[in-house]
Amino acid sequence: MARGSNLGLLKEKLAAAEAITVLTGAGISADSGVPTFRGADGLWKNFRAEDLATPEAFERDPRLVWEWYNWRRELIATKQPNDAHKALAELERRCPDFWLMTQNVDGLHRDAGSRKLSEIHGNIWKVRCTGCGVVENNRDVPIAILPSCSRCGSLLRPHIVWFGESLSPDDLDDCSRALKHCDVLLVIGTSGVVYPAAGFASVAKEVGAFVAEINLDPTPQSALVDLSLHGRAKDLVPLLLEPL
Ligand code: BJW
Ligand code: ZN
Repeated sequence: MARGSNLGLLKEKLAAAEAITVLTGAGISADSGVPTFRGADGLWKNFRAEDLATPEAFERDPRLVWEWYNWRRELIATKQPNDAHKALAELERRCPDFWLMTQNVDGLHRDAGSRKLSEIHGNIWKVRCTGCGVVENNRDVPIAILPSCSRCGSLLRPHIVWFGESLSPDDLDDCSRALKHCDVLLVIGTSGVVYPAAGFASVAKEVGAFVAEINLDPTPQSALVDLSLHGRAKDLVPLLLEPL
């Protein structure tokens, strides 16, 4: 089907939907200048996830891991939400039953105004104590290495879900609820290879939701979804808000 008719169909489905759920990934922030993970210039082309994004890596060399996060904090601090982030915040205002699940840790959805939101892989602007577990906001750029907890003195870590770590049970509950009763699931800018988010489209399909994907390229999820729109998120997502 041509893009025009696909776009029209998706707009009709959204207009008729009572409940809309959205899953986003690094592709939506790529249009703001935040690097993706698996693209040609993706982070995992230059860095090994095993050295930087696992609890074992942090135990082995917390300084190296914090240096990497400081570099990313410096980069993300200069970035702004783009038209796709803003369009999703507007969709939330228009649809009373809306939930946004993002794998991104950059905080740009919140900066754009989204509030009905699960940041399922955490947030780069939060730190967590490895001793007492307290989570705090921290926007220092750079953060002083090695940071320690003001309450108990233990080492602080990024409040981010690394490989091999479980997502928060509250976030999983919120996502499960949003997936199981949505009429439309939009999957935007994710390669769809990292679980559990990679399984979200199947959950929504099983309950009969209409599932649409917006991505520059086909993904492993493309065969499963009802409709794919190929292009930049910042160009396509705002079109969903235009009148039918
Ligand atoms: C555009 C665009 C534009 C570009 N417009 N589009 C079941 C089976 C197999 C393995 C597992 C499984 N369950 C769990 C696992 C293990 C693991 C996993 O999934 N591994 C796979 C890689 C195989 N999962 C976990 O460990 C998770 N924990 C968990 O499940 O706990 C229970 C458990 C543990 C162990 C075993 C079993 C159960 C935790 C996952 C945490 C992921 N963390 C990261 C890094 C955080 C570090 C940080 O950010 O600081 O999160 S990995 C990285 O990938 C990051 C992302 O959030 C995540 C997803 O990436 P995303 O967003 O999809 O980005 P890309 O780069 O991959 O794709 C970008 C897409 O955008 C592309 O498609 C482009 O085409 C597109 N694009 N520009 C539109 N302008
Ligand atoms: Zn502490």
